[in-house]
Amino acid sequence: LSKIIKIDPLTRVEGHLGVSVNVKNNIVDSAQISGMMYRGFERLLEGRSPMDAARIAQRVCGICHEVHGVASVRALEKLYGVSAPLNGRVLQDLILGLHLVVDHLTHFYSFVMPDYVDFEAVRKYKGTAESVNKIKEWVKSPSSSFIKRDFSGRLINDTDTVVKMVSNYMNVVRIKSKAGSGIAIIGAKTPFAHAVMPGGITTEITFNVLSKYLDALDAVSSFVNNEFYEDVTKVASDFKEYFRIGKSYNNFYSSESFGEFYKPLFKEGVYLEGKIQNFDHNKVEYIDGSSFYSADGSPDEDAEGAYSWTKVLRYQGRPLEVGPTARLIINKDEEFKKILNKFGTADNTSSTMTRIVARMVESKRIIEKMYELINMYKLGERTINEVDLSKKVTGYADYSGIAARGALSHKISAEKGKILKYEMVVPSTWNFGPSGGGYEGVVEKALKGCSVIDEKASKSPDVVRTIRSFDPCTACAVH
Ligand code: NFE
Repeated sequence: LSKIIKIDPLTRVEGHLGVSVNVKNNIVDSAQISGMMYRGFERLLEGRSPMDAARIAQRVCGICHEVHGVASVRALEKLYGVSAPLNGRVLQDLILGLHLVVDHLTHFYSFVMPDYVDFEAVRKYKGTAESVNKIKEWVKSPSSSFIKRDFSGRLINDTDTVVKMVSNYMNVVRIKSKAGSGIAIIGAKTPFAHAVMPGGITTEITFNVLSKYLDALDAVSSFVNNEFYEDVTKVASDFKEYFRIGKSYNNFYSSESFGEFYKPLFKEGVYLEGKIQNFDHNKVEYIDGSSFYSADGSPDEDAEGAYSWTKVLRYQGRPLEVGPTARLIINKDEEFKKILNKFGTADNTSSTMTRIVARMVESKRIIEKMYELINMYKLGERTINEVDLSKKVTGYADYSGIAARGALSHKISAEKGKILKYEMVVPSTWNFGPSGGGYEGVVEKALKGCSVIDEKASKSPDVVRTIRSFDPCTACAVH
């Protein structure tokens, strides 16, 4: 007996994501993941000045806000033939790094943790700590109803652990605010730092500015290395079965990041059929498949067999998983390997829990890199090589770098100072694209084998936990 269960929209993710699973004998036999809107950011850039891309492209997304700004600016640097001085690059990377870690914290505490922790258990708290009693009142009130799970599955419910985790659910808001001040003091504002320009950064950087950034970095570092580490390893050890659930194709792609003037934190590579290989950008293509686009890439709501506004992206015809797991595997991260082995999981395998652990380990690596970069900064030296904005530039340029959810590329073609074509190749398109070319999408593949206990898929934790482990952003995926 088979039945189809739909979750549309899936909550606690960015953007409008539809999920349909075909269930046989309580197991997902196949899945369809749909990006449910068309946005057209690439189209609206056509005909504008290339410099507009630096401001407009970064507004594709409110959750990975700084990554599109930086990717766009670096593609423009190549288009205009300007490179940033060391200080300019360090400052752009300091913004990017702190942003990425905050994005990972948001994912775990706001989107993922409520799937594993019974917030209601805070009500059993008998202590006198004012902050916890405030949370207790909030959990009792109707305003917290969105966080109360109706899972048939098990949740962490011992009072001490829940009090710690739910307190961190709140604390992370303060940490994000602190990190935001660190980003804004260099970038002039956040989200969408507007001091990030082709060639560097326009803000005046003084000792005071750097020490305020350092202050924010210290706060984030302490939270990540203590609380985030403990909370993620607690969830991983209580839900070890999720190291065997949500496996995808085990083909991964990592772009190079944090490394133009210094040793890259993550190198570029593809892990295909068990081997790390050089990545060949010429082998990346959009193909015909189950998306609402015609062969020339224009939107087509009548496309036959289509069910998603996310395009079908392939490497040598194959779907690739992108994200922190991909970066840590391709870069052979020792700590990541150690944690996976401790939980009895093979290296180089993706799973629902691997992705959650990967975000925590990657946050630690990025923070270490931020300390290294801040020490490289040369106070008093230039922070920008300015671009001649009156130049009627003609040519093509692209840049591939990092976003929290995986590899991100921006590509621009311009003629006589106007954009002819702008293209963004986005992590959530890699992971959340629909079927095509004989392969299911990455997340569709990961959902196969998940158990569905109840008629309502929302009561079947394997499905929603697996989807959320990818940290979906449909806003970006369909851009
Ligand atoms: Ni809108 Fe994004 C990130 C990008 S999408 S969240 O990270 O690019 O995958």
